[in-house]
Amino acid sequence: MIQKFKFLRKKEKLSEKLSEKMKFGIEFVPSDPAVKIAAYVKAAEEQGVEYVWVTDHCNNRDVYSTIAVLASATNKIKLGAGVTNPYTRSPVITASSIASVNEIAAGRVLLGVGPGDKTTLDALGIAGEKPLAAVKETVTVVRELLKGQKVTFDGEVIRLKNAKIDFVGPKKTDVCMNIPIYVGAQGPKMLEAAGAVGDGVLINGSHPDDFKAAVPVIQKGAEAAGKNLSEMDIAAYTCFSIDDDAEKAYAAAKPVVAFIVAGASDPILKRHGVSESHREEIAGAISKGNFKELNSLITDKTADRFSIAGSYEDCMNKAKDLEKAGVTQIVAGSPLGQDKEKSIQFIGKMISEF
Ligand code: F42
Repeated sequence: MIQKFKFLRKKEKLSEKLSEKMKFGIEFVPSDPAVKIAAYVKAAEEQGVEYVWVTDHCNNRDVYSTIAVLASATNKIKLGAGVTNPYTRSPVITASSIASVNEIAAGRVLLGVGPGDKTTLDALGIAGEKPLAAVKETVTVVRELLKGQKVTFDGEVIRLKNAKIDFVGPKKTDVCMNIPIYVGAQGPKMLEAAGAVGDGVLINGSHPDDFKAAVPVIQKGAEAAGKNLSEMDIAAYTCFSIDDDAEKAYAAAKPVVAFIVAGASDPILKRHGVSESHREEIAGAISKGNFKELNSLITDKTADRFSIAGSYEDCMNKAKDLEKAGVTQIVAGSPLGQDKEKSIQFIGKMISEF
């Protein structure tokens, strides 16, 4: 008995140590067929990438069908829906979907919940009211549903009556009980809510300043809910581009950075020194389809504020700076680089040398 206890203590220490190391993930947008993404994800798994996050937008392929295909093609990598919103899917449907793919993936999935992209909600005629309550209530009820509980809930946004997912339950073997739930957040109130209700937070940000601002707010939310910040996985959902030739990496990143700048909120633009008139210039070039102009409109300095881009050494240095700012997972997002396969190999090298 004592020996078993000692063994567990050792294991705990080991997992504590492992969790201290920066985790790496890759984001994929299912604008490509699932089988194509599966080939990249298999390559990422072979390179030691721990997470893949699949985005959820109504104009793309369905996130859960995509995850099901990725689950069948892989054995180890964790598969996240990053992120589903509370408006286009009832939380009961979300709980059923994530539990279904978790069964297929034998317990490897994670759920991300966020307030939803404005363009997506607008396209569907959804106002996206009370996003804070919608996200917090969704996370709360999905957790209960994944335990197999019958849920009656009368919230500000979510209303359920005797809702239940029949195929999950409180057995020790039930892998759905512990599906980690992350919150996609940017604004200070949403970050605080993420600290309170999430196991992790996915932040669209690539610069240490974004995390120096976000981490104390997440901490406030976590501590108010009786948690320690160290229990939270703080993920930088970045624009990432890597290449032997730094110029090629920047060239691939800049069009993506342009879209990020064009859609950024005023406080974020201010933080990164982008004027309103410059944002308008960039948005104008995008709306005219003037994509060549974007490469000159976005300077390397602006690209550095909104992406991890450059050579292997550049990207390693930026990742180390993010670690110092409190980031515990780097999610390499679009474009990855001019050659995705080569970029995945570079990410594998970063993982082994971090
Ligand atoms: N969105 C998607 O639709 N699909 C994705 O796959 C996706 C992935 C993703 C990954 C990481 C990430 O960080 C974001 C991602 N998003 C994705 C975007 C996400 O859904 C959000 O659109 C994005 O994170 C921006 O949200 P936000 O955190 O800035 O929250 C918004 C709603 C906001 O305005 N928040 C403010 C704040 O300070 O946090 C305040 C909100 C507030 O107080 N609202 C009041 C309330 O009661 O809720 C109402 C306000 C009023 O005036 O009535």
